[in-house]
Amino acid sequence: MKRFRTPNKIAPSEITPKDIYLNRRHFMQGGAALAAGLSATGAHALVQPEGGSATPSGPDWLERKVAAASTTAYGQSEKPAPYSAASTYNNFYEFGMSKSDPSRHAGDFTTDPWNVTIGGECEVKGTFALEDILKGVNLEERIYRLRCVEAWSMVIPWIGFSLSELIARFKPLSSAKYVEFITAERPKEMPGQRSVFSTIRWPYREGLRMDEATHPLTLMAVGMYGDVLPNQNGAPLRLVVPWKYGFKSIKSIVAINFTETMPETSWNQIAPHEYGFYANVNPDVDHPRWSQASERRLPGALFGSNRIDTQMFNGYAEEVASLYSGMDLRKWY
Ligand SMILES: Nc1nc2c(c(=O)[nH]1)N[C@H]1C(S)=C(S)[C@@H](COP(=O)(O)O)O[C@H]1N2
Ligand SMILES: [Mo]
Repeated sequence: MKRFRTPNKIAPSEITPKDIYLNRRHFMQGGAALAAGLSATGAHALVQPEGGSATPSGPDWLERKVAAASTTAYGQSEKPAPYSAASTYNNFYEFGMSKSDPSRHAGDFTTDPWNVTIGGECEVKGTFALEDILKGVNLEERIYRLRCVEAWSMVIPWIGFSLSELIARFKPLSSAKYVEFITAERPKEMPGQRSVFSTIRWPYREGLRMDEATHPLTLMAVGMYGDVLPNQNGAPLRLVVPWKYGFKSIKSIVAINFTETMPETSWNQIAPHEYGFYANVNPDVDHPRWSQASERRLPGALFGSNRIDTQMFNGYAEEVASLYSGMDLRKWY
């Protein structure tokens, strides 16, 4: 997206040979973990950061809960990006517009205490502490592909739970057709919100149709790589919708509203002809300024750009295509 930057440009200095080497080693460990997962106990280890990475910190109760997450079959054949790439090559405009801004500027962002306000067309409304939001929830690891609309992608081992579980607890009314999500607005802690160059009307907003929001693949994440989320990846609570362009996966959520009409969404507000509400990954529908037929899988290969074909619905078509049957995906991009 990013009107000021050409897509697909990642400085070689941003992904070092060390990352690539560490990732290879990490992948071998992952393979061993997978083999263990197929053994009698069925238990295997969560994907961990490659050796020596700094780990983020959250409240003790959340650290413990995340560490106790169970593993799942999702994405076990994928090769996760090194933690050092997933936590330093980010889009989080609240902290600046370049990829390295979030990891450089989000460190002091306050994520504890954290409240989420639930409202709109539902029976149970109010402001809930994160601990209440997560009460009774069993966390699991899911390795998902993340495809940015800018035509790069990464594989990330998230820890979270199905949004559908949360939605059920707030008892949406039959008038609830969409779910709206809103990110924190704290200009004192978010330098990007003070920037005069920003095109986003704060706070950042996203939305899903109710059937998308309650689809089992739709994840509320509180962790990655076996630990809580780093601030730059949307701590303490963010959405992950793996079949849609990354901008739908809104970070640091403070409000969830059930609505009767389609909610306004940030990138759609900025450039409606470029970023639709649905934003399903689709290699056949190009962005007006670039092709969506392929993507750069990060980190890059030592030689070459590691360009791969983009898959319909980011490879999740079997699970989600039926949500859109009868819809013209060129019109509803
Ligand atoms: N609040 C907020 N959420 C956001 C963004 C943002 O700028 N602000 N960027 C989005 C985009 S464009 C992408 S690709 C993903 C990136 O997630 P990651 O940094 O965890 O990989 O976050 C999404 N969520
Ligand atoms: Mo993105």
